[in-house]
Amino acid sequence: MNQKCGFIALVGLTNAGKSTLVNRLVGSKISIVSRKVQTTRRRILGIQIQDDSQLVFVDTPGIFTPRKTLDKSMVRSAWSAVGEADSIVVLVDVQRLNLEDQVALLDRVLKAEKPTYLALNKIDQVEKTKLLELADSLNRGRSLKKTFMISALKGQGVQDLLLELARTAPEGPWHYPEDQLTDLPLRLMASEMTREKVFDNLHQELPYAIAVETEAWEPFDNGSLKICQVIHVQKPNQKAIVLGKRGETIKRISAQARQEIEAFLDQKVHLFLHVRVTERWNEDVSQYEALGLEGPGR
Ligand SMILES: Nc1nc2c(ncn2[C@@H]2O[C@H](COP(=O)(O)OP(=O)(O)OP(=O)(O)O)[C@@H](O)[C@H]2O)c(=O)[nH]1
Ligand SMILES: [Mg+2]
Repeated sequence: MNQKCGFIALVGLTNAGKSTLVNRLVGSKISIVSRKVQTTRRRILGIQIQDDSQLVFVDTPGIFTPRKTLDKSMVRSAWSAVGEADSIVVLVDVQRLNLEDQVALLDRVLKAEKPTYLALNKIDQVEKTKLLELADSLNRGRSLKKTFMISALKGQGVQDLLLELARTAPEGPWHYPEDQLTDLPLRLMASEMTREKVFDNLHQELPYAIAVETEAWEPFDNGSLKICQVIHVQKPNQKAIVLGKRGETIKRISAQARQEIEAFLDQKVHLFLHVRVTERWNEDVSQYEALGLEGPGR
């Protein structure tokens, strides 16, 4: 059997469910998810083997109108994933009523002239007739390979999408070892898990003002692991909010993150979180790599 290997970019507006889908496709949580917008900040690969095909899914930051340095880096990395992929899945949240930016995104993706699939996501939330109307209007006048109706959260339709992508993957050798799930190093994965808990526990602008950095990673002889992470905030008053009254908020974030990291690594973890004011971390691109972000070089 000839090997096949396909790079598939998952793109869409922010909050469409791209990270939920990549986790579902890979069968493991490798990319963080939240109810808030602009959660994913960089490209993350999710790797899955189906029959003779190795499928490399590229989870991307959601598309929105970028204003600041970090926003620009996020949106740029999504578009460069489109440029590098063999095929593209445009994910649409069927609950969104405004189609205008959805259509603009789709038309821009189609300019890349690559095999493009449409995945209408969150079908567990709307009536079937509405789905058919939406599929119809998005397909009209556009050359899309196929439209899938899926629920990334519940799993409906995801296997069909996976099988189609495996069937159509280009011939070529596999790029990654058979058992590799993602390209994210473990340290970065651990930073992301903590960042997810920040998104869950803090509100309004705060999640956007923070970045997480894993500073130390020390395995002990007894099999446990010490991880020290810094939560960077931009202002002293933000530090106070992250800590919370009597340190309650940071304790909650820490306990939830530790649980998730332990489950992922399958080992006991001692997690130490420190909150540090680093005023302009979001504008200092020289720090981006340490913070798990993509700099302008990519
Ligand atoms: N009901 C329902 N909710 C979903 C589905 N897929 C994703 N969600 C929810 O939608 C929200 C956003 O999901 P994410 O996977 O973080 O979305 P994303 O496109 O990666 O978002 P960004 O990284 O911010 O661009 C989360 O609350 C998910 O649980 C689905 O099929 N059904
Ligand atoms: Mg995401």
